[in-house]
Amino acid sequence: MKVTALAGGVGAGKFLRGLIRAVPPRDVTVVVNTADDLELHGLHISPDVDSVTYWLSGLSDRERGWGRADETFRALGEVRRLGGEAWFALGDLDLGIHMTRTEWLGRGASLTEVTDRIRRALGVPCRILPMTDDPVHTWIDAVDANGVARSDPFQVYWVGRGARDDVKSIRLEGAADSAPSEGVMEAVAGADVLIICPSNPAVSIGPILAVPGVRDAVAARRDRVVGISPIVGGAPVQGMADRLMPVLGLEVTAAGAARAYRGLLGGWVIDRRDAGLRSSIQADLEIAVGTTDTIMVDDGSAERLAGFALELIHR
Ligand code: GDP
Ligand code: FO1
Repeated sequence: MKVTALAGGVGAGKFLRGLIRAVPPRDVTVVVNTADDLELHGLHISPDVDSVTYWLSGLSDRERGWGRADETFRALGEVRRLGGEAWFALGDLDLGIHMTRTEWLGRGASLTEVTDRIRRALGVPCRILPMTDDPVHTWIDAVDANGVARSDPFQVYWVGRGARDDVKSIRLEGAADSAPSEGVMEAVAGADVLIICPSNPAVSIGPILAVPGVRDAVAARRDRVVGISPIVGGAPVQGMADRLMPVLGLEVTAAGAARAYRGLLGGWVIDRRDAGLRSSIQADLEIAVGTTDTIMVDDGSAERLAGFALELIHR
């Protein structure tokens, strides 16, 4: 069974560790958001690609969700001491990845090629494809506490300012002019099952679907598409999706997250504690809705969740 997953960072990474236990990793392709990529210290940083790579290689920091286990931040400490840009916590091991990626990109390799070389070197057994090789950037238009309008790159809003601004709109710069990276369209068209990971619908999965051609290709496979709600009991399990979903007119519930994917889903997995929403989602979107434990505390629970999602759609 060939499985293609659309993924953000942390929620997706946890889930994908379970998925590659539920199906042979060689049959799995992960298409990852790159719209929150940034350049800092002259380095190309791809947070979601790295989160997925670290989780799948077993190198991730499980507590933090992003970055590496046993990480040190000595270089960052020095940057801070010098008065440099230290708001984004790049660890010493993590920096090694960004340096290598930037070096290879500079020599003319595509982000797809670089991502593949890095995932192989770190022992990731399935394919990881950045959604595009083109520059696509999420910008957050917001109003600060003093009522002043501002516009920030996603990571500045999210990490630099701790998501404290009142968000008015989300812009995807470059999306309309981007193309899916090599392999993405084939991976969508050729999959037996497409999975929308428990990721932020607004800033992780939204950008993937905004790459021209991808949304239509997913919609064409609708009866093979299953998603897992990142919203449990009316709140994100981690992160700040609750600040961004309302901007897109979506209520912060498992039903609101499903509506973000209207016309794209054949099945939707929600948590047991949201069972009360099941029939209304089913009726509204005309899809199969499955109820199970969706909180992933370890690889075993992620594997059970992946198995449940596959069964819901692959009847
Ligand atoms: P980010 O880009 O690093 O924030 O990562 P994602 O977009 O992949 O994931 C963020 C989403 O994953 C959040 O909305 C979380 O609620 C969701 N998430 C994280 N852990 C879990 C979990 O154990 N179960 C479920 N259902 N969702 C989770
Ligand atoms: N998230 C934070 O909240 N603070 C950080 O300093 C931070 C640094 C960081 C460095 C590398 C990396 O790959 C991810 C990092 N993240 C950090 C996570 C990242 O901002 C978010 O998880 C995603 O980009 C949201 O989609």
